[in-house]
Amino acid sequence: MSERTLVLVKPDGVRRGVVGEVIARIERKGLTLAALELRTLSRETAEAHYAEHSSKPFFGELVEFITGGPLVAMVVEGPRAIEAFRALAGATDPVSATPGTIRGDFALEIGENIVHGSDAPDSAEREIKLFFPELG
Ligand code: DAT
Ligand code: MG
Repeated sequence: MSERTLVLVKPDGVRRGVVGEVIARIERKGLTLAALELRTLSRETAEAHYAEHSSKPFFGELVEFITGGPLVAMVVEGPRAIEAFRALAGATDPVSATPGTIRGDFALEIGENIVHGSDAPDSAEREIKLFFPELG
């Protein structure tokens, strides 16, 4: 049974030049790419993507950050892809993230933690529709 998840290499990851590294880890794991695009998010798309965090104190900063430069959006596919990518990404706080994970290896600040991965089947479906409406 294959599953899909939305992965973002956020603007900090693009600036740091780790897009290839993130894709290599995804592919090395055995997951595959179903879509991939470089784009700069509008405020509207960013607010929709992070709607669950709209009441949090860091929401304004989060939207500024994610719209602040180009990012790479991907649909990643494979068995248990949602959980598999979250394991590759590591914990949200990169200082707590285990070395060997993407965040554990490349980041220090929670607000600049390199990647996003959907956290559940319903959010994956919602996020994939938002970024790649043509995939359904
Ligand atoms: P994740 O990206 O691991 O799913 P999340 O959904 O809880 O984490 O939060 C979304 C993003 O918001 C996260 O990647 C970084 C930012 N963020 C989360 N908690 C934060 C905090 N306490 N201060 C600043 N930014 C935060
Ligand atoms: Mg999340």
